[in-house]
This record gives sequence, structure tokens and C-alpha cells, in this order.
Amino acid sequence: MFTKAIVRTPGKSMVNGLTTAGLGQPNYDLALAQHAAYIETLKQCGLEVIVLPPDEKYPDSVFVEDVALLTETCAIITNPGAPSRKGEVAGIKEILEKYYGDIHEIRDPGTVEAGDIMMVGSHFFIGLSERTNMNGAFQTISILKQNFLTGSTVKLKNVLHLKTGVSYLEQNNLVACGEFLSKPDFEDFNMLKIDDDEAYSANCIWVNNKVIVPKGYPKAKQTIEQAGYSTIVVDVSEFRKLDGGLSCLSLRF
Ligand code: CIR
Repeated sequence: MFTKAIVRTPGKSMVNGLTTAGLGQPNYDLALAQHAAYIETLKQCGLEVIVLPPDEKYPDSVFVEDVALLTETCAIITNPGAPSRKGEVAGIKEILEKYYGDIHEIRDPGTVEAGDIMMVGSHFFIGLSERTNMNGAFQTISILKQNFLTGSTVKLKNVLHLKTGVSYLEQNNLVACGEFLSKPDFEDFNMLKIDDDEAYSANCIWVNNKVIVPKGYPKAKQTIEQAGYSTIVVDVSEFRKLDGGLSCLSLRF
């Protein structure tokens, strides 16, 4: 169970965030409203939500998930592979010092964005992407080991981050689409398959027995409900325009 989440209010500069989506620029006012609704949803799931102020210097800083990996015992500050995102780590380290005594950092030449890391109990799957390299993954695994946790790497082909295409919903259930449906790494999971035309919804989040799903993906919602979960729908259309999903918008711990 999680008790807290950290989020960061988007700044106006978010309209200049990195993107490959081809869906146009986000509408800032709508993004703010969607972000507020996202926070309310996390609260509805029983979390205390720590809201950081906008950081205009970093257009992608709303996607807090990428700059830290939080476990039950330690926090790892990442080293984003995207040059424009590297400076985001300072702000997140500052807040995490309030909650964690044991904080580690990924260092050059290693790069990691934690959207590439999926927690499954005490094991962490680490996607090797354009943002997360082998050196960064090995640094992460070595820190995890010191904390009696384990990690393994997964090669990615078509997605920005590992969790763009796969999400763990506890109880051995994995929501997955595309390349993740056939990876040997995941063959022991019960697969909840997402169709290609709803691929964006493969990024959803389990929060204390509820699953938050993005608005507009009815088949995925039904599949997740049929697996026994109650779902909460949140509209994150403006963050999708920046290749971001539900998980990227918070650090849950
Ligand atoms: C980026 O390209 O870094 C941002 N525009 C989106 C990051 C999304 N984060 C995630 O999937 N964990």
C-alpha cells in the first residue's frame, strides 16, 4: 500500500516539453485543471499528496516519476538521459531528503529515467531505452542489491519508457501491449492485453487496490475491471501531447 505521492504543478513552459506525439501543443489551462483532478484522484485513493511548485526552467518537470525511484527502504535519484531534463533532479532530491534517510544517485556515464523502472514486489524491471543506458541500469541494480532488492534489464524497441507499454497491477497481473506481450521477461505474469488502438492506456497505475486509467480507452477499462479491479478514470489528454502518461505524473511511496 502507498501512503504518499509527490507531484509537481506544471509550469507554463510545459508547452515546450519534449514530444514525439505529433498531437500539437498542450493547452496550459486545461493541463492545470487535469493536474488538479489527478491530485484529487490520488487523494481519493487514500494518499497524502505533496504538491511541488511549478519549475519554469524545466518544461518536462511535471513528469516527476522520471527523476527518482522510490522503494520501501531507499530512494534513488536518477540521471535523466534527456539533456533538457538533467537539472530536474536537484528539486526532487531536496524534497526526498524529508522522507528518506538513505538516498543514492545515478552518476555519469550512467543515465536512468525511472519511467523505465517497474516495481514488482521486491524486484525491479529496468528498460534499456534511449533515456536509460546499461551503465545506469547496472548502477541501479547494485544500489537495489545493497538494499536486499533485485533488478533486471529489459530491452525496449518502440516505446519511450518501459512503463509506456506495461504496468504492474499487483496480484501477478500485468497490463501490456505491443512488444511486451511476447517478452520472455514477463511470461510468468497474467497478461491483461491492451489492443494497439488503445496502446496509450497500457500506462495506468495501481493505487491501493484501485486502478487509475486514462479517459477514452473503454476496452482497456473493461479488461482491467474484468480482472477484478475498480477503476477511476482521469483525463490526461494534455500530458499525452508530451508523451507523458498517468504514472509519470507522480511518485508514489
Ligand atoms: C519526456 O520526453 O521526457 C517527457 N515529455 C515525457 C516523459 C514521460 N514520462 C514517462 O513516461 N515516465
